[in-house]
Amino acid sequence: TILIVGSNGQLGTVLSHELRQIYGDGSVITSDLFKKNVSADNFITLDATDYKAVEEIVVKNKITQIYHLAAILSAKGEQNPLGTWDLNMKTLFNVLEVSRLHKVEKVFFPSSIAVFGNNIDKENTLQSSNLTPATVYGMSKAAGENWIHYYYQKYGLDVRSLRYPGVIGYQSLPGGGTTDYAVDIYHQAIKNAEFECFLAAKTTLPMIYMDDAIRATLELMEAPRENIIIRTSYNLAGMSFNPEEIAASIKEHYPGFKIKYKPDFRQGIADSWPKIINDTDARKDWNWKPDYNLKLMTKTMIDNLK
Ligand code: VAH
Repeated sequence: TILIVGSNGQLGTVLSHELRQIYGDGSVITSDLFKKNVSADNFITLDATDYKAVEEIVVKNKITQIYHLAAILSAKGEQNPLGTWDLNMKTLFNVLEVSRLHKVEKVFFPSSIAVFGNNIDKENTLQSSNLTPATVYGMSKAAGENWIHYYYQKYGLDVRSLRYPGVIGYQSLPGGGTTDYAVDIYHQAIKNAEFECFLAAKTTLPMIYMDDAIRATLELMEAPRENIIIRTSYNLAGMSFNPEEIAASIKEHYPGFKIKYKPDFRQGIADSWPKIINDTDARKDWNWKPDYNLKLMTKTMIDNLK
């Protein structure tokens, strides 16, 4: 049985649905701090900072895989640095310890391009590029990568991880990310509203369409154990674009669409991040290849939102 911790989140919402399609409703237990839609069966309210609560769910339901998708993201995290560190790390420690002690077979830990900072090649950020995160969120993901590597080396726990770029999808609203402008922009475009962007026009960031992000996750988790060489977290690339470019792709569908730029504190976070990710290792070790480019993403997003 699979347990998803943080199933209400941007990724958790979609991954829960996909995993239920593949393994059956009865094989996937979703959990989060509160029940989002009352219809959701096989949902358990869980505060993942509570070790006993995590252990009870894993033991009682004979959990064999855990997707740990609960965390406070980059922008929101900067409003409460110590609280963000506590929540992001405590929940991970609980998942790792319970998994080790109760023989969970596989664990997924989402990392992020937010683990990278300045003083590296932002146009070709390597798997091995230096991690100097500028946000508490990024620090918690870099630390998390070291912890999952430690649990793999010391206890043989099969924890796998991806450094997601900004994820864009229509199925769920993101919360508190710096890349979330690229989701909101579509919602504003279909309402014919003028879009106010909190990043400057030329702020290029690595992004990935939701379907590619989900497929990468499933392909990583289904790969033979011996193929997973990187036991911190794999660089993953989808596409890279800036607000001006995504607005232009939207204008092909909504010629009257208008965008204006009002950078705020999130500009500083974005400026610390890479622009283009090198994901050679993911391509080599488990045959990663993205399907969506900006044009196809925009068409798909608009078709599903209008
Ligand atoms: C964020 N969407 O903006 C997340 C992600 C790379 C971006 O980590 O914080």
